[in-house]
Amino acid sequence: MLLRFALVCCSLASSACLATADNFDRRALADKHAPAGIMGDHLHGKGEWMVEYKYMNMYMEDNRIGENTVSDATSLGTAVPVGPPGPGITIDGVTTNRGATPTQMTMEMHMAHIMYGASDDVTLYTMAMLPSMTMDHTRANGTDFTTHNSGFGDMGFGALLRLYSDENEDWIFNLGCSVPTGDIYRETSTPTGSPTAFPYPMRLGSGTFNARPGLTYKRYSDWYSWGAQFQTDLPIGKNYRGYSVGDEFRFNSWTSVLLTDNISVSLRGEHLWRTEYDGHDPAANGTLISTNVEQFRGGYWYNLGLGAQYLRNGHYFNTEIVPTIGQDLNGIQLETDFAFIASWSKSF
Ligand SMILES: [Cu+2]
Repeated sequence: MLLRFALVCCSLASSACLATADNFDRRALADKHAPAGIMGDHLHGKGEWMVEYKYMNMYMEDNRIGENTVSDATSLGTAVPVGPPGPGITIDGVTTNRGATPTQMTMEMHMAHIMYGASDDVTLYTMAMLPSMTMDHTRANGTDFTTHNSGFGDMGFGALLRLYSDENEDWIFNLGCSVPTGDIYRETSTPTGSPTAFPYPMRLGSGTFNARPGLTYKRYSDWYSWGAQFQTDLPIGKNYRGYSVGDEFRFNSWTSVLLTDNISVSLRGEHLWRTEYDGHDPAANGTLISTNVEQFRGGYWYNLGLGAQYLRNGHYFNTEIVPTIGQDLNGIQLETDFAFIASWSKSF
C-alpha cells in the first residue's frame, strides 16, 4: 500500500510516473472479491479464466418457533417417551412431530466454480455443488436416529453483465439460473425400518429450474472497499414430485479493509428471507415430522460474516465465519447457529 501512495504522489509530482500509476489495478488486491459467502460480485477481463473450490459447512441445533428456542420435549409434545405416535405439536393449525423431532443438522457443501471473461463486460460462470447433509432426531418413544444424504446438487449457470463501471465502482447484473441436476427423491430405511423418502431439507436439489437474478454494487477506495448485493433464487413452476421450494431473497452489504496489498479483513451483514414451499410431495408425511411440512420452511435470518482474504502468487484464499444472530422461523424449524466458508481460487 505504501508503494501505491508513493506512486500516486510521484505521479502528481511528475508526469513521467503517470504511466506506472495508471497501470496499477486497484481491483487486483486482497479485497478483489467480496467475502466468501458472496458470489457474482466481480467480472473477469476478456479471455481470463477463474477456477474456484469453495467449502461450506452450516450448523443447526435445537428447534425454534418464531424467534423462540424450544426444548425437544416441547417439540415432541411430551417429556416422557410414548408411542410413536406421540402427541406432537400443533402450530398454525398444523400438527407435526408425532413420530420424531429433528434435534440437529449439519449441511456441508463442496462447490466447484468456473468463470470466464467472454468480453470485458460479460463474464460467464458455472457452478457444481456436492451437498452432504446429516440430521439427528429424537423419536417420541425416546430413541435417537441419524440420517445422511449426499450427492450431486443443482448446477448453477449464468452471465455477469457490467451495467456500469468507472475508476472506483462497478454495477453488475447477474443473469443466473440453476438446473435440477440434484436428486430430490431418495429413500432411507433408518427411521421406520421400511424405505421412507428423505424430508425436504435433506434433499439434494430443488427439482425445478430456478431463476437467480441478482444485482451487485461495489466501490473501491484507497485502503478499503465496500459493496451491496441483492440476490434471488426463484423456482419456476413445480417439480415432478408436485412441489416447489421457497423463493429466496438475500440482501448483503459488506466492507473489506486492506491490511496490506495481500491481506484484507471483511465484515458482512446478510438479510435472508425464504417463503414457504408450494404444493406437496405425497411422500412427505408432515404429521410425523416437521421437516416434511411445506409451511414450515420459510422465515427470516440475519447473518453476520467475519472474513479474511489472502492473496499470494495469484492464489486467492477467502474465508468467513458466519454466525446467525437473528432468526424468525415459520412454524417450527431447526435454528441456524453458524456457517463456515472457505475458498481457494486462481485466475489465469
Ligand atoms: Cu471470478
